[in-house]
Amino acid sequence: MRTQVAIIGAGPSGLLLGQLLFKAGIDAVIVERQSAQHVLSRIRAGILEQVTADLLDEAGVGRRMHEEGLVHTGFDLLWHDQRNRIDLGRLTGGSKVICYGQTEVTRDLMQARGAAGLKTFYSAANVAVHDFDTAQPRVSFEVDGVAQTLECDFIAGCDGFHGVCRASVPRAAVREFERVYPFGWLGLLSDTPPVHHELIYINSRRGFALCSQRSLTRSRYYLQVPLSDKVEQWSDEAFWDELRLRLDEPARERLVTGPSLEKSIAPLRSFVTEPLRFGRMFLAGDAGHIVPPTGAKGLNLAASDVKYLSSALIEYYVEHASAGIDTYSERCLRRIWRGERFSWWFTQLMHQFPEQGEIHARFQQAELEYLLHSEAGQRTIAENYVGLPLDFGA
Ligand code: RFL
Ligand code: PHB
Repeated sequence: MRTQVAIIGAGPSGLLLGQLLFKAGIDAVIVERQSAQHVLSRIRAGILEQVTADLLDEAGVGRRMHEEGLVHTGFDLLWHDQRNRIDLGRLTGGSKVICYGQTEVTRDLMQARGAAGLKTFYSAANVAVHDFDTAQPRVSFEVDGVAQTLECDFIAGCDGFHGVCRASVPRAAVREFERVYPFGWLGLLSDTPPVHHELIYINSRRGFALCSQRSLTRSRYYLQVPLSDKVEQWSDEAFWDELRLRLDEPARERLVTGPSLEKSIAPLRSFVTEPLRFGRMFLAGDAGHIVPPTGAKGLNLAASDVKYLSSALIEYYVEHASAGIDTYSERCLRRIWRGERFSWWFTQLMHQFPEQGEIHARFQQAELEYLLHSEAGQRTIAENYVGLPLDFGA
């Protein structure tokens, strides 16, 4: 079997890349380790930057996002029982974000791919990438016990943090930068109306909490929990009780609880691989970098990688020029590091770090007091949160 671009992974990065290439007339086949149903069952991101929304429009899959997504022009920071609204619209000259779940983005992309009759191998076992440092890269895998080989011009590694692409690169060819945080996020999804019409990020003495949402009738809440906690230890009741203790009075009064549809613990990590290109293989999205979810940047950085990669490949096939491919890694990393910095900084600002001692708590207090009384400070938060432009100076 032969294709122009072999895409490993059918998460949002792989599917979006496939769709953008299809629109440009470039042939791509996707190979995914899990079933389609499993991919759709993962509950993850909720906030899309304008840049990401524009890209979904460009890919022709934005209709439902515009119909059902909730436009947010701000969010609340809750600290010491005080609510402070970060007015994204006012602080950034009219920018906004869209609250629309990653599950729905993935569903829209899957549907578009199916409707166009494009090939995706789900439930592929033993996926391996070969010869990406030559002009004839290959992907091998098995479906239903039958061995398959996919020959291609390029391999796009869109296979997430635990994927095979980054792991196949010789150790001497990469540098990895990593910080693992000493806590996780316990998330709960429920069919209950959100406690507030926008998100509330909470720095409570009991730990961080986040009130997010998926629709007017579906809520997503998170609690900072020790890494040693297991999700089985947390009954729904225990979750709601702890959340209540981290809210302020008005939110406590409005909170509607109900049975969880999903509950899971995600560890928090900052991670970057350099470079993101290895001969004829590229890494995009979580395969190349991870952010802690505090700034809602993961999916958005994945989308900007895909924008740079699709443009580079289109330039290669249509204009027979390789400048985009040659600068892919550098262009991506410039935006990635800015997203990494913001996510790290916002995580530091909003969580409890008891192991760092009282001085950390004092620094945090001083910084929050400064930010919440400074227009410049709030503008810095706002312009990073709505997303930096795709192309900016070095
Ligand atoms: P994914 O989604 O992990 O998809 C990778 C796909 O590759 C498959 N795969 C393989 N396929 C073939 N062969 C192999 N050997 C393979 N190994 C793996 C996997 O099965 C999977 O289907 O990566 P992708 O596409 O790069 O997308 C990245 C995003 O999923 C991620 O950055 C975001 O979810 C991060 N994130 C958030 N991002 C935001 O922009 N805004 C948010 O509000 C936000 N909230 C979050 C988040 C991530 C979270 N968790 C659980 C880590 C909230 C949470 C709790
Ligand atoms: C979510 O809704 O899952 C979500 C929203 C904002 C974040 C992280 C996660 O910063």
